[in-house]
This record gives sequence, C-alpha cells and structure tokens, in this order.
Amino acid sequence: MKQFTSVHDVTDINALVAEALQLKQDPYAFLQLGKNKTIGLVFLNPSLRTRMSTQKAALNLGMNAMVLNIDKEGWALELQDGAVMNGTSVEHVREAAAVLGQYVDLLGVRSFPGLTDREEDYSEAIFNKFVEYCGVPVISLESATRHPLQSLADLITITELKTVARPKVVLTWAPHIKPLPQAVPNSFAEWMCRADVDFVITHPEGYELSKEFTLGATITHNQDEALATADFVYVKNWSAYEPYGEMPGLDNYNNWMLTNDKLISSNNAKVMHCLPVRRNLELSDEILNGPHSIVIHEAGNRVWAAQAVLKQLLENLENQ
Ligand code: AN0
Ligand code: CP
Repeated sequence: MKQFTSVHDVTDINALVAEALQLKQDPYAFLQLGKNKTIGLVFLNPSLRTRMSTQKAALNLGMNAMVLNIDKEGWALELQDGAVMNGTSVEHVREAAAVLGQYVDLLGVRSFPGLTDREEDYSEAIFNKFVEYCGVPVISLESATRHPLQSLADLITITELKTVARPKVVLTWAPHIKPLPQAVPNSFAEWMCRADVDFVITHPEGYELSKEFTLGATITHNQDEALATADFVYVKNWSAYEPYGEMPGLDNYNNWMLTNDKLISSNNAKVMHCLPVRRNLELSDEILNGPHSIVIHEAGNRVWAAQAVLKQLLENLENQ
C-alpha cells in the first residue's frame, strides 16, 4: 500500500482485516519495522480517538509519532493558490506541507469539510494539497468526504463479533443539532459495499448520500423495516448532500433516535457508533449503557486498524 486515503488504496480488505486481528493478538511483533521512522499527525480539526489510537499504533511498531494541531499551534494557513497574502494568513500550505514532509516518513492529515461549497469539499481541495506538496505517503485521519481508518476499525469489529457468516448491517441516520460531515457514512458505505455483508442504509427523505459511495446498498426511508433482523446497527448523523450541508425537515425526525424498543425485531443487534456521540440526541442512554452497545470495543479496534495500515505503508517504504 502506497497511501491510505480511501478503500481504493487497499488491494484486499479481508487480508487487511486479518492482518489487524493478528496484530491485536501480538501487538509488538513488528517493533523493529518502524525503528528510526517518524509519523507526523497533522490536525486541522479536533480529535480524541484518531489522535491517540494512531500514536499508539505507531509506538507498537517502534515508530516515533509527532502531533501538530496546525489550526491552533501552527501559523495561520493560506490554502488558495495565487493569493496575495496581505490578510490574516501567514504561511501557504505549499510551504507548510513541504516542510512537514522534510521531518517525517509518513504524514497523517485530518481536514473536515466546510459544508458550504460541495464541489470544493468533494474534490478534497485541502486534503489533496497536503498529499500533493508533502512528498511522503499520506494517511487520511478523516478528510472532507471519507474516514477510512474508522471504516476499517468498523469492519474489523464486525468480523470479530459476527455470529453468522454474512451478517445484516444497517446504517441508520440519527438526529443532531448541527450539520455534520458525510465522511463517516460515505466511508462506512464504501467499505460495507465491498464486505461480505448484507448492507442496508436507512435515513429520512432528503438525506441521500452521494451514489458513488452507496452502489450495491439497499436504501430505505423505513427505519423499522431496515432494523428487522439486523445483526449490526451503525448509528450516525449526517447533513444533506443536496441541499448541501443543510438539515432538511430536522424537527420531524426526533423519533429517529435508536432505543431498545426499536431493536426488538432485530437479531439481538449490536450497536455501533464512531464516537463522539451526543447522548439522548443521537443515541439513547439505554442503548449506550446497555448490552447492545459495542461502541467502546469498536473504538479500541482503532489501534489495530491504524497499526495494520502503518505496517503496510512501512513495508512499502522498505521495498523502495
Ligand atoms: C465528526 C463527523 O461527524 O465527521 C467526526 C466523527 C469521527 N463528528 C463531529 O463533528 C461531532
Ligand atoms: N471516531 C473518531 O474519529 O473520533 P475522533 O474524532 O475523536 O478522532
């Protein structure tokens, strides 16, 4: 693997999951692989899990990890080409990314969408500038349209905890008070459509995801119908793709929050969420505190997802 920005960078997702589960059994087996190698983790937005799990994964491989919260600790970044920088921005991403590439062997980047200009977000305008100018392999720590480390951890979790060969996996929209990116559901859909699962997406009218991510999924506006016989229920809020970044009809959809009652017709479903989660808005206390929830286990698996990816990227560096 040369970079990790989406499922398209992975040749065999099942082999990557198997590798992650092996690392979980024996976390320090490749301590020598990352010796004298450094990963930089650059955040333009907040993070708890991605930051800590990727650092942990790097340490398990014998690497050094350096973190920069570039939005708070770096110079104010200019992202536009050709800008006359006589305003608030101090450093252009061309120099910032190129200089970071001088200090590290791998670079992780987190860059959320603005949710106002769909074309800009879906072209990954900011993320791709880091890819273009840093000169080292890049790992997505969640970009405007995808969160592949999360999706890999989700697939690892489903593979580990499934009780039938081909589980039914349901992605269900949940209420929220502010517009959130489509990155997590896009990415989850993109991975599930390639996994050995029956994949169903349910959301209210107006929350259709971009088709490029959902090809092969069953899509319904009927949440009850979707939840029937589900083995895994993946809860997530997202804002609309069209009209972009808006939350059409939100006031009518409070009843989309998952409760124990809604799971009665499921196959004793396990409930997932990428976290952070707003309790009793997106997901009820009774689910999060109860036996259905596997969200902490899922977050734990972020380490093995990151470690499997870093291992393959390091092996690729060695072979160059
Ligand atoms: C982000 C999102 O929905 O993309 C990050 C999730 C991992 N969530 C929030 O901004 C609350
Ligand atoms: N799930 C996830 O990526 O969490 P953080 O935003 O805390 O990294």
